[in-house]
Amino acid sequence: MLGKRPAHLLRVSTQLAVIGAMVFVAACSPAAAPTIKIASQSPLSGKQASLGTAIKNGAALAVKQLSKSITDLGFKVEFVPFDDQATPDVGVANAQNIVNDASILAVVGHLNSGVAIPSSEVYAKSDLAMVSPANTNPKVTDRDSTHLITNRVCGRDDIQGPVGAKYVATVLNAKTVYVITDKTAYGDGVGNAFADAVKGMGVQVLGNQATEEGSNFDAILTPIAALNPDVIYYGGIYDKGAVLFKQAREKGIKSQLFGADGLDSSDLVKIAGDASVGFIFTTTAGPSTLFPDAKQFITDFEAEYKVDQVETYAPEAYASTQVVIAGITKAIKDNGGKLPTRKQVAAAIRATSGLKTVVGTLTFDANGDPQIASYYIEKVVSSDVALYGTTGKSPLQILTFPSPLTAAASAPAAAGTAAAAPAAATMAATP
Ligand code: ABU
Repeated sequence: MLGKRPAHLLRVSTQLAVIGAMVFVAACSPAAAPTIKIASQSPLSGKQASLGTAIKNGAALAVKQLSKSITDLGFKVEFVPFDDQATPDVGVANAQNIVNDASILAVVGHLNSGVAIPSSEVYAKSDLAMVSPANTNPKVTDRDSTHLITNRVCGRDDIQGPVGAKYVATVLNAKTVYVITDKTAYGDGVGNAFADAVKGMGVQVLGNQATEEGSNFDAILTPIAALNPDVIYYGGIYDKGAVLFKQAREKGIKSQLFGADGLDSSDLVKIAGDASVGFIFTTTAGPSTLFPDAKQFITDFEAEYKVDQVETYAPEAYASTQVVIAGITKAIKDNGGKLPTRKQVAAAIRATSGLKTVVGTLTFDANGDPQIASYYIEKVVSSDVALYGTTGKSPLQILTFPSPLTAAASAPAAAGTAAAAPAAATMAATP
């Protein structure tokens, strides 16, 4: 007998009808576009967030502006930023999560070589390509196991260190230097490359000290004050280096303060104030205002993030993402329009040749280094933080050098030492 249905049965049949309708609609709709994700890893929190956020923002802007070459092929593109906190363990844990997401086809990052090196060991196991905007330690690209996946758009510390040494020895005419490094892969690496090179140029290294100190340098600076070196070199990042410089000046130390690209941040000036004025540093990330193809990028970046200057490494992150997007696009086309594997993407990225980016035209060597990289020597000329990205720094020298692999390939057979001693070989070419 048909009677009134109990309420709970009515609810169930209504739900079934809705589910049925949803299945019908899904079956009749065209297949949803598969999503390709591009990840970034950099410090977004903590004391190095200024450069880390610049990397994230540069990459995000590139994905937003340039994904059309991939979406035109029928894919959606998504940007997924990760905060590595400038900490190796966090970077590695993030790397594991990144490789577990099959839709992530490449990573832009990191800021810290000491985080990039172990994280890229994880990427390598899944053939996931990494393009670094900032990592300058030679080991980032000089490892057999990861040669196919690690790339960078910047230069290397085995060249950056000697470039600084040559400036100190021949332009500043320093007779004595004191080197302090931060016990990281980057800081110790660039500091020792500088110390070895400057010693080879006849400058006396009064001390070469590694320390994790970041807040009270008194015990380190007191003996340095007595030694009165012509130059104090810091190998490390601005969050600690700026404190060192400030305390050195407060102690009355007059030595020329010198360092490398890890110090190149508006936060250096924010922390060190007047003590930052006169500081000279080498960098592989030149002033973006000098890049002929970065004008539109600078305008767009400042509008997008409502800032009045572009922070260091944002252009390099944008350029790294240009490399990634071009690589993914090529890999899709090479794969007949189908979703490529990570290995195919890594191969396409490594094959980058003559790609026009906001930081210049890029061609990778077989190790993932730019065949030619630029090295800049700059001086901080203002303690006004608002000017840091524009007139607050003055470029003193701009140099270009081939990567060690490129130098070795172009060296005559008899000069086979070029590969074994890239720094010496490239320094010989310094204008
Ligand atoms: N090259 C400056 C950023 C620090 C690093 O490479 O670890």
